[in-house]
Amino acid sequence: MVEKPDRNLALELVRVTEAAALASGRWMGRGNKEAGDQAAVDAMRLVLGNVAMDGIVVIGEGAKDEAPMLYNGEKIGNGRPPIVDIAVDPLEGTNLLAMGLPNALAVVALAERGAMWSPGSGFYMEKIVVGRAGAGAIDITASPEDNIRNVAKAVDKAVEDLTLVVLNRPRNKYIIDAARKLGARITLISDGDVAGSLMAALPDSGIDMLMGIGGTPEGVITACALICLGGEIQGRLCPQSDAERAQLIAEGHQIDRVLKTRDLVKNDNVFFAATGVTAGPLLHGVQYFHGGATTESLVMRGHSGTVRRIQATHQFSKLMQFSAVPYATVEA
Ligand code: VTB
Repeated sequence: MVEKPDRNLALELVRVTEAAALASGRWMGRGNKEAGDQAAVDAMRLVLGNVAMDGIVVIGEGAKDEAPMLYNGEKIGNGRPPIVDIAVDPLEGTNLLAMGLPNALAVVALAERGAMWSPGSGFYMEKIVVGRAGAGAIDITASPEDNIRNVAKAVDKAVEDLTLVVLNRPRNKYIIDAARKLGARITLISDGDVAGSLMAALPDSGIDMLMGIGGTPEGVITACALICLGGEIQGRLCPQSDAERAQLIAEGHQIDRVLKTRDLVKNDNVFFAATGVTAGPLLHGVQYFHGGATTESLVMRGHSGTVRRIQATHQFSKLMQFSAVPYATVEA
């Protein structure tokens, strides 16, 4: 029998995302997305390794050879139960951080072993995400126009009052055109559709839905968050090249399968933590002061549906005495 995770692991995961945010936040606006990502990965891996669990990274930084750490299939934790799958996005929005733009996040989600859908080589996915009020009103096989109209009805708004988030890419032009034709409001984001999805799902964010073709790993991570928050995601693989399509078929994926929240994550035993790296409408970013920094995180558990916002103050002078994470290069 597989032991189910019954501690609130999210409260341990927040230390992991805080560490990644504190380490990568140093790279804000410095134009080096690789260095920012590496700092997040290194810090995340160090702290994640201390969580008591038998974990395998199923959504990671890629295959072993391209990603020296947190690669798909990597074992994490001390090897004792609970037996879990881990999805990591140590720095969601590497460009956002490199440019100092809003909503770069450090994110981790955990679920029972085998509960997360594996995208294989599928990098791109069409997605629609809504919060509780819009759940049940979306259909990824229908047109963007129909989805916009149906969500507006479900959330009891006129279409002109509805606000969408769309990743600003030529591949999403059909959605942008449809929304503009109908007169809906749009926030075009340059990157970071996990943050966009979280805003769509959170009440009072001012965002009603996210639509568009973005990353598949981000879709699975979003599904973990939605199990905790309520709301709905529908996705469908959307290969952007013949090679991606051929690889998916070779892996046995049915390309046009509609993937709903429960297809992406099988049950409620899910834990999610995200810490803001750059400041945005979703979360404060890391703010450094002499000798330390503050962070803000979202910490959630699917089983109970508890959603916490955790503000933390970190003292580098103390942390640096025992932590292997290089939080500061100058003496605090
Ligand atoms: C997507 C989106 C992510 O990168 O994966 C995007 O889901 C990549 O799309 O949130 P492109 O290849 O067109 O850049 C993110 O925006 C992460 O930065």
